[in-house]
Amino acid sequence: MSKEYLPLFETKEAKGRVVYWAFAASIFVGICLIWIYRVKFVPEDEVGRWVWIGLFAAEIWFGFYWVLTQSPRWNPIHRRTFKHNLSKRHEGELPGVDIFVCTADPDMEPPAMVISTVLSVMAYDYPPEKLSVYLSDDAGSELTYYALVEASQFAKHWIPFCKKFNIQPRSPAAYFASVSSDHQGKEMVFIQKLYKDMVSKINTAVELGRVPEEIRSSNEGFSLWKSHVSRRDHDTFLQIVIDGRDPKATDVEGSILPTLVYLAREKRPQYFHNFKAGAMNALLRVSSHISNGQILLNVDCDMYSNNSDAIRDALCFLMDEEKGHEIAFVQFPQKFDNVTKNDIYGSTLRVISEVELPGLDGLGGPPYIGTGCFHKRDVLCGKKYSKGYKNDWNSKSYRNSKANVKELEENSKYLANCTYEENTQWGKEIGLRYGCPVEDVVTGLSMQSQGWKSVYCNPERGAFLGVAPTSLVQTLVQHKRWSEGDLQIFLSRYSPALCTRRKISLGLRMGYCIYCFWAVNSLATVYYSIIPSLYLLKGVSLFPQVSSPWLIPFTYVIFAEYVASLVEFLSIGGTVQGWWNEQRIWLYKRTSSYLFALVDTALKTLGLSDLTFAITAKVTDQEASQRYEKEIMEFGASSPLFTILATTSLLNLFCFLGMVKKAVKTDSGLVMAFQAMALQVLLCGILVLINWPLYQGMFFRTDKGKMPSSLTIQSLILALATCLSFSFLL
Ligand SMILES: *[C@@H]1O[C@H](CO)[C@@H](O)[C@H](O)[C@H]1NC(C)=O
Ligand SMILES: CC(=O)N[C@H]1CO[C@H](CO)[C@@H](O)[C@@H]1O
Repeated sequence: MSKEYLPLFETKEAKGRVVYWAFAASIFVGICLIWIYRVKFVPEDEVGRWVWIGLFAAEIWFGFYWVLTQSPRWNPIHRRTFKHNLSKRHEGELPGVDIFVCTADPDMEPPAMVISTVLSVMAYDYPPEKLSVYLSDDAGSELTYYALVEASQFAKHWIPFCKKFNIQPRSPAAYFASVSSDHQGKEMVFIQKLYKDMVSKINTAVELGRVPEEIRSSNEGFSLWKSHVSRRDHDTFLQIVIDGRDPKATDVEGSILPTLVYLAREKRPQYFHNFKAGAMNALLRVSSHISNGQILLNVDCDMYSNNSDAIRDALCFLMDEEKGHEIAFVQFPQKFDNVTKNDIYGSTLRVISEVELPGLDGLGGPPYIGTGCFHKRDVLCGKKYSKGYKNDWNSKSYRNSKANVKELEENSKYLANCTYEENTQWGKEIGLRYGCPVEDVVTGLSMQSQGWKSVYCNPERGAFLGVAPTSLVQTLVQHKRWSEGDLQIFLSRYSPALCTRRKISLGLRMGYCIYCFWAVNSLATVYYSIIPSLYLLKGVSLFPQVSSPWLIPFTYVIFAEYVASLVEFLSIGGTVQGWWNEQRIWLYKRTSSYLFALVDTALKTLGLSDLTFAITAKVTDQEASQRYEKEIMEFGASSPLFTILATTSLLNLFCFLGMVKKAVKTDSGLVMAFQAMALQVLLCGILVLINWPLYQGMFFRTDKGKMPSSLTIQSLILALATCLSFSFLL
């Protein structure tokens, strides 16, 4: 082995930064001028003054938030790996990799989908003797275990098939959906048939709710379920389904198979389970007894591997001789295989994954976002950062290959028991941190604050593909949870605002705050989307007149920011329509999900009742998915999240129509109204335009995905009452 240093990756800074900085500076000047305008022209009358102060507060908030969003745009970086150097230098000493797949509910996460993910990660291009896959089943479902047993049989054909023909992607479900049925080789027809048979067996078992008797009697693993009381009350179930050390555990071509383990940690009603963080920590401990891979990958059960080289990509960072020792984790973006062209619900989070995360990478590392992330076991298990730390890739794995599988299972079970973590540092300093709905982000932040770095790896071919939400309510509920969790981070002891003694750069702290403040954004946005419209109806101007020079900073900031955001969106592969959809969903999230998250958090912090909103189940019937494919917005459900959206949209419509009606009564009234209140007309007009799908959903559609009539009527009454009382009383 040669002594000279072969870099395993390179880092490139984005071009054209100076131009961007100049642009950002000009926007900042514009924002300051807007603030000055608000201070200089406070109206005399009492009511007008408070409205004005409200607008000023909203604008201060928007300005401040804009400054936060500049941190990731300041100096984004892009990374490229050199996998050939990795093979050249380290092929013989590649570390063990343990892959954790987490599932929690066989109804929401069908076992057939889960095993497709499992099979895709079993088929990585990586020495199988160094690869172990763990499925954590928090439902403790016999059906999921059964599916895994079936998958272990199918893997004997699937893995050699993948490697022989080097096919991609290696999730059988995704692969067979992507190939056309003609021009198939004999082998492929055979494998496809095996796959279809397996899926239909699994789906039948799921429908019947029980495992076929002949399987149950031939596999002693099922005997575990004798002690199964319920999802929340059962022993630890641990089964090594494929033992990679067993010379007989080979595929049909005689090659070794990766180890495959099923784990359902113990659940008891009197012990709190800490959700996914608890499951991950149980996996961390159990895997340390079985394979003890030094590298961990965790993926959600709907996120299959779309790139069989992803492990090697990650290792290029973690094993780099010069920089690898300070990197704690490598985060891949979450991508989706079922978003439509214009991404009606903005589910790809394109701006986050293509602009903001590379930007945070330049500032010290992206957050850990809970899936598609490679960790070093040591660091996740609480190893403290120290300057001279070196990786030791040669340390042997824990397991004594002579240990009998049954003994190993028996001796490892207790690691997943409820009581194991009592009086330990698990969940505090070791493993995933507890106590926050976004345990992943907190964990990453806590590692970074000790000095560890992280890396964002975004190769051209997406490495992990999941299922994006396909209805509005799913999107909004998901964002309510996220924004609530992120706000809790801000209020917790890990708060990015409190890290003065910690080792995170100011830029990265600002970057985290972008997400921590999602929920707070709601107040300013709601104010801005209601008050100016109501005053438009009343004929009171809240912005500079067309003839005033103060209009310039307003128009400049608004137009330049929107053009910049459109250019940014197009430059990362979006469409114009997609950008427009993104603006809409951004508005919807801010006025519903984030507002509810803020209210919930405030109530919880004050110790008041724990307000919870009815969450509707995922609706993905045939018709709904057809509408999704046609990019028609899906309402259907009656959710309080929708009430607020519908009411605001109607309110804007009434204000706009009311203004037009008043204006056309007088000669040249429209022109005058426009001169006095151009920006208000524009704001209200754009709100009406962007809400078009809502009006359609309320008044023009007849399908099942339309807005429920009761909700429409309720919102109509609310909006009308607000407009009327506002124009006559105030
Ligand atoms: C997934 O992999 C396929 C190749 O198998 C590639 O064509 C596709 O672009 C990838 N998907 C994403 C989202 O990158
Ligand atoms: C465009 C696309 O692939 N849509 C699919 C997304 O996922 C849902 C639910 O799994 C399917 O029903 C859609 O067909």
